[in-house]
Amino acid sequence: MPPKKKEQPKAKPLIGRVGTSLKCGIVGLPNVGKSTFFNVLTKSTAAAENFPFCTIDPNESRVPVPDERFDFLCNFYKPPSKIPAFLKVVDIAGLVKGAHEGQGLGNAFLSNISACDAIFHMTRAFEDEDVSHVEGDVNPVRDMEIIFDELRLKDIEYLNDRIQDVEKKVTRGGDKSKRAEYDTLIKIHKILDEEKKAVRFCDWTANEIEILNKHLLLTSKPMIYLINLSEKDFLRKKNKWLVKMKEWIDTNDPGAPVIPFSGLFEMNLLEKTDEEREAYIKEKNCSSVLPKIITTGFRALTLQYFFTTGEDEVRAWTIQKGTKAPQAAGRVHGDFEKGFIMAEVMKYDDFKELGSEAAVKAAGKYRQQGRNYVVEDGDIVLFKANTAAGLTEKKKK
Ligand SMILES: Nc1nc2c(ncn2[C@@H]2O[C@H](COP(=O)(O)OP(=O)(O)O)[C@@H](O)[C@H]2O)c(=O)[nH]1
Ligand SMILES: [Mg+2]
Repeated sequence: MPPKKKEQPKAKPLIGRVGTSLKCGIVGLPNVGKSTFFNVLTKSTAAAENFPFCTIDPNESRVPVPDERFDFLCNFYKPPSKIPAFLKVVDIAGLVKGAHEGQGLGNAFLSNISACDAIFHMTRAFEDEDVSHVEGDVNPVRDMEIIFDELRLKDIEYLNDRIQDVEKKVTRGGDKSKRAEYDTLIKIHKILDEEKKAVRFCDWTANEIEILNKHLLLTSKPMIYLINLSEKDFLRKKNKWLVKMKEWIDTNDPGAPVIPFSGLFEMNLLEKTDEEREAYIKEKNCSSVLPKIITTGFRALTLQYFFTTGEDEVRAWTIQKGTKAPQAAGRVHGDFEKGFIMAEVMKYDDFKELGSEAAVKAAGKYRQQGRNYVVEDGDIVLFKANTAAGLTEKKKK
């Protein structure tokens, strides 16, 4: 017998929704600085990038993703139209202890979180007598625990109902096809309830992820921890909670990004003129952390982008990690996916180093890629497609 063909290991599917309009929600207890952060984020990027105010509704906005590569390409081509990638951010009202049982505005908030795909988990590590704390005093470790428990308990409550449904079908209905789903739901339940872990804590198999993705549990969403410090602590990079918080995160959410920042510092920067801001940044030897927060959020959503470039337009096109060339082409123009012929790809680094498209071609680094090419972050792409209008070479609509 001929040896069995070795199967290619399948790339594991991503946990979460599929799509390019995914969003990050800002979650935390009341009065930790969520809305202040949201406003600073929206206003600073709107002002700095000269974009029309990107508010989608009062609690939702899209902010441009800062990227040196995009800036370089815009400077190179100087096109009239420059379109960066955007991160969608939602300001969610404060969650309190007992929210999963309907405390505060409980369930409404939790459904807002459910509509998000990643979470900026904001905690308060600044003291301020004028700003009351819902738990009486400042203790961000306890606060992280409260939020974590509310999300976990809500997931358990949701799972209890699903398990009951599936159990009926498996045991009474004898529906064997539901057996795997049932076993996985029980496993998830155990992790949440007995081990008291978040769903994202586990390394799931591809089959389990398929089932997880039917349910989009709250604790499966990636979390980015934002620690809101006083301006003084932020500037001296010291705060008594930082080490304890890091320990808690390493135990409960290992590998999650942790970003200390200061809402007040960011707000103060925003209120300055450009010159004052520059002088202040120099004096304090500390600059805004917003760019880092935005790019970290964007990556947590499993999003990335490729560029199309030219004299008319430089544009970043958002795709999910792992997207193949024909589907990426479909982002640029609906017809391009069906009529896909090839993608001509330059790596940004080659373009920057060699200085022009012609030089990249001369160096043999301008590649023609087919249907199976997985587009990489920062690729500069020109699609060729057969459309109703005939053969088109298109960089943009
Ligand atoms: N001292 C200090 N106060 C802040 C900071 N961020 C927000 N606040 C104040 O805390 C209060 C609640 O802020 P807000 O952003 O509305 O919190 P939210 O309830 O989490 O949305 C407001 O009075 C803010 O001015 C900060 O970094 N430092
Ligand atoms: Mg608020």
